[in-house]
Amino acid sequence: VLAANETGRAYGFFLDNTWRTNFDFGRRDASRLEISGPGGPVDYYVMAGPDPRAVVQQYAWLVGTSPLAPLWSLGFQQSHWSYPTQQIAQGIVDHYRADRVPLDVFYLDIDYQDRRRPFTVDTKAFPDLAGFTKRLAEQQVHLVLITDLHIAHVPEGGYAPYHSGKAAGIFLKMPDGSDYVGKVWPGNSVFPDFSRPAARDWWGEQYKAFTAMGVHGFWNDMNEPAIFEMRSKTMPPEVVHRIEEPGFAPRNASHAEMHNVYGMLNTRATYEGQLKLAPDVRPFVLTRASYAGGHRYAFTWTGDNVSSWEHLSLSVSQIVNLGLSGFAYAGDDIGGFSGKRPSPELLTRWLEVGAFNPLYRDHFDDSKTDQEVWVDGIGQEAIRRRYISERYRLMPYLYAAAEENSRTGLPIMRPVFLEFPKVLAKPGQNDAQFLFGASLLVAPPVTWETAAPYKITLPGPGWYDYWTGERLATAEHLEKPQLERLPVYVRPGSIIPKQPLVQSTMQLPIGPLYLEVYPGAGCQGSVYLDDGTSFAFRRGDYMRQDYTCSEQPDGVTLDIGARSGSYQPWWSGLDVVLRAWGTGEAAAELDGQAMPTRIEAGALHVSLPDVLKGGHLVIKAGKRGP
Ligand code: MIG
Repeated sequence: VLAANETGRAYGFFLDNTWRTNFDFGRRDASRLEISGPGGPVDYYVMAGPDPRAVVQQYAWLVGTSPLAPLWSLGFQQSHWSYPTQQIAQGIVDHYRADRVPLDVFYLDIDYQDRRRPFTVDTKAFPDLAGFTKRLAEQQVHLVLITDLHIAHVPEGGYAPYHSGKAAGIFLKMPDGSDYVGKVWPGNSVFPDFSRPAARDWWGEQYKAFTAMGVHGFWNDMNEPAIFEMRSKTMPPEVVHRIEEPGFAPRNASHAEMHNVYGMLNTRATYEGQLKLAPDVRPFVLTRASYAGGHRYAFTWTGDNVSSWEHLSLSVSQIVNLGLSGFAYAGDDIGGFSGKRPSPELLTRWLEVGAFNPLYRDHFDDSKTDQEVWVDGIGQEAIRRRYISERYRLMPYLYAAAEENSRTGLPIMRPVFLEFPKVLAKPGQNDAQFLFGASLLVAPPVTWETAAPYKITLPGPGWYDYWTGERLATAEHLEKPQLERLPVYVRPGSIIPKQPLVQSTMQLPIGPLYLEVYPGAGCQGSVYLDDGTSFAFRRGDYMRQDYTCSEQPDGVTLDIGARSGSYQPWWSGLDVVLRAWGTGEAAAELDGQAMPTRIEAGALHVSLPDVLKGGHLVIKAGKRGP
């Protein structure tokens, strides 16, 4: 997808996992772009923009948007290949609660299964998976189970999924009509033909027992599909798939033709299967392989990274690229999947950046013993806890961005050029920066390892430091790296909704909804809320409220829009916050009535009752802080 700016230079992104800006498309004739492929005709979709935001929305119109995710999937997640026993797994969740580090999701990787056979449980290691799921639910943690698509080839009996799949005739075939057998985790395996509705229905039914336990999150790995002992690492190209799609004449298709969409169809079967088993529960699916449009069914992550500073840096352009390509819900293995154990600083930095990624999951492989937030001692843990907690405080802002994505396709994590196409040409911009929602800009160092100060160039003057609230007069300044500080800035003209700290998104916050007001041009913000797990929002049980603000010489006014939807929010009232206020006195009036103000840590707070029908708040000061 390409767009050209006024200077005639092109910028854009490719669906093949490369992201480039400022590239030159052809010296000989800069007005021509040629694309070709070896396998026959290519369908071209040209999204003319004109600006990057419009390109992204046009693409979303073409392929669809992600359904609004369950709220809990935006919380912090812990995973490992593999926590070996139920007792150890329970101990990890208990440790999070004991250390007061928020956690929403816990994963079981392939070794909870009997001989790594999908849809089974190793009852020696996990004697009571139903009890474990229930205990986690009491701790407000959701369990996600891995369920790979390779079905153990066990003609001799004893493995129900093989037998029912065989009876239904839904496995992929060789050209001679026999089932294709390939080696993966369970040994010899067969593979569902996901382009057939009957195979997808069969697949969906395999989840029955897990769904009955209350598991609503599933992880589809190895669905490229990955096959052992193959030079290509995947299926032979001659494997026969069958396409049976309403509106199309049924036909056979080779794996060569179907390879790229196979993983997406796997997640479609998982997603739709969940909806059949639990129609009013929002499913969560995480996939390793997918295709354009696959974000309608699943989250994705960047695969097996390594615990290195380089891969931490790379995660930014990868996740931003996925977001532009429709996958608003993407992340990477926080701390690194393989390689040597991350240094304390690397894991801390990774947890800091990840707090501003859509999917926030600490995951690591079987070569490392531990990589949870408490490794490396209480000093590091304290920093990590602060960032994870900050993400939870920002949950109303993040959830509103997720809801916006479901309507518009605009990603949650955005490249700076998506909001500020004109700054692309400015020197000093780099791929290390990204936006979290429309209002927060994260500016990690370009080179993490050095302690040398680095220059940060913001899209313009007047941005605010998120941590101190200070307004920055200039767009450029020098940042001296400090382990406990990830630079984050707020776009002038933002109203950021925040909530009191909770340990899980399933816990009701106690206190007010905070509205952090950062005056500037076009000042606005919104809140969106619903029950977080069901589809009741589609039947009107949601709440939405928009806010605008304007700056006066002696203060700020905040306009609160009328609330829509029937959902009753958790808050007891509103706390309007003006950061970096200083110590000056202030008076506030809501529709002419005086409201209490207080100064706390340099910020001015105005307490309001909940405002349902809209209101006009005027804050006046004698003297503003810097
Ligand atoms: O061959 O399920 O990318 O996240 O832990 C490895 C075990 C298979 C690859 C995934 C990784 C997961 C691992 N899987």
